Amino acid sequence: MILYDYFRSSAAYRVRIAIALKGLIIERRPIHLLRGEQRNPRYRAKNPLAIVPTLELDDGRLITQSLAIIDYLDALTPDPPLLPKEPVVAAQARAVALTIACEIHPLANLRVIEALQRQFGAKDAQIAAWRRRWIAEGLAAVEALISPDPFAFGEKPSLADLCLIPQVYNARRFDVPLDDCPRIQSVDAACAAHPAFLAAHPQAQPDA
Ligand SMILES: N[C@@H](CCC(=O)N[C@@H](CS)C(=O)NCC(=O)O)C(=O)O
Repeated sequence: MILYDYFRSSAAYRVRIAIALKGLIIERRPIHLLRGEQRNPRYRAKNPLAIVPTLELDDGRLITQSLAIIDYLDALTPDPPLLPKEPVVAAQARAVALTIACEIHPLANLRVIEALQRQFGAKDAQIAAWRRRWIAEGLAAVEALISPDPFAFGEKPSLADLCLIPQVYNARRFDVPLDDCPRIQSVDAACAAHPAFLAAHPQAQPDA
């Protein structure tokens, strides 16, 4: 299998954490987003929306969307599971993952930022305010949805942590204060000491 990835992509970062948690060895092929490599027709043929990550299977079949890739890896290698056992807690962990993946992350994605700049003339300060607004509002909701113990939904990392930690990385990158999010900070501290999260960190990738 090949994972098309970029060190600073928070969607790919989610998948890297899942790979490390499950102890899988998957070749990683960087697609440099700032150089526009995602728009190269050869990559677009693999991922029509021209975003990372994409997982290419050994038989050439392709899976796009980080959460679909993570579901596939979880089905392929069920141990350790990525969702808590109790159905309601599993649904709550998935809801946090979807809050991040659907309600926060897309609003500050590179192509959205580029559209705000090129199509609507947004200046750097406006872009910074836009990013901070959606990340802060979204993480405030996540803060209310999690119950650290020490991970977002229990003693083991779940899909919620896989999505939360890359979003916290983005929050820090774009100077979004986390002072009002003590639960998120405590999950972040638990994950920072976990080897799978360390291995998946953007700065630990060869293309960083
Ligand atoms: N919902 C997608 C989001 C993927 C995504 O937006 N990836 C970003 C990097 S985090 C990207 O490739 N952006 C390229 C661009 O906007 O041109 C997923 O979860 O896989």
